Amino acid sequence: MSRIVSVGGAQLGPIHKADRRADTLDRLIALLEQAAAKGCDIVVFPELALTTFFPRWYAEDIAEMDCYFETAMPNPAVQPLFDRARALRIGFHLGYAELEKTASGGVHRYNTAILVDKDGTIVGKYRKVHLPGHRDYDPGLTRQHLEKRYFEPGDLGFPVWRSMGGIMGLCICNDRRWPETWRCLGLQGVELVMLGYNTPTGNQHGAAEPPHQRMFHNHLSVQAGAYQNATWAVAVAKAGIEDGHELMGGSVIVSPQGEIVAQAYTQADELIAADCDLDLCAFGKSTIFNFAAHRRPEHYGIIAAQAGATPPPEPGAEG
Ligand code: ING
Repeated sequence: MSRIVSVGGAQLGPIHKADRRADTLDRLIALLEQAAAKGCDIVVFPELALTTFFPRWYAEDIAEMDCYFETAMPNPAVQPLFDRARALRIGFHLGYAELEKTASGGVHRYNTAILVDKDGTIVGKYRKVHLPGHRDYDPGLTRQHLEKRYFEPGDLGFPVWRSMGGIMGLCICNDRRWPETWRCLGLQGVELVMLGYNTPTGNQHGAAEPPHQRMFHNHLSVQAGAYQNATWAVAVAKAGIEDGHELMGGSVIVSPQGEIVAQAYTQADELIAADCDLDLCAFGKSTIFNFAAHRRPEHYGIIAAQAGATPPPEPGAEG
């Protein structure tokens, strides 16, 4: 008997700095209603789905950006989404900026995603590990990407949770480009990886990287991750031009064989959907990617032992 999870990918169009939180939430709820009408069991919203992609803006005092952060989840501003989802018996993934106050009066800021089940219970939380970009204003860039300024690297690792009859995992945006992300989830038997992204269409270094190549890299990362770990993957964009800055669309649902089974074709609010049979993961996990049978961890130490690459010495430099 197959374990079908009907998955919706709720791509969002642009969210401008001036947009009202309540209007943005109405858009998410409209997509939730569409997903429920399609019979979805779960709907995946993008990274930082409640606000504009504020890490494109520099603030000397990072507390100026706290207006984009949630200090509790749920909270009154997002409660209508939780209430409607529970009423519709539909789970969801939501990306948002998390501000955590410590008992000692400190503050931590994370780029966070949660998994909520059909009862409205927060099943799991993930904090983005791979933060791209830079910490300080860089005048040499055509556009700032200050995630390292506003967020700390995630401190929760790459957890998975049993929900919806399968094994669910989360990651966020840049995480999808790092095979370590997928393998950490794959080594826990993940069957559905959900992720949101806010990916600029233009290269901030001004280098020649045509838009079609950036979309290729987006899909390549998700398709490879899904195939090499025999898992379903749902990657959902916040897209379109936010206050003059374009983000790519291209939201996809990818099968455990690495094939795109659903893809968005706009840069606006758009729902994609697919019936994901989690039992399709079994083939890859029991043959080509039977990790226990084929992996040789004794040779992989370098992957966890160092961050940067260490090339061999130049010829004659042995000295
Ligand atoms: N955005 C981008 C991403 O990884 C980026 C940053 C774009 C990195 C293009 C490399 C190339 O999709 C976020 N928010 O991580």
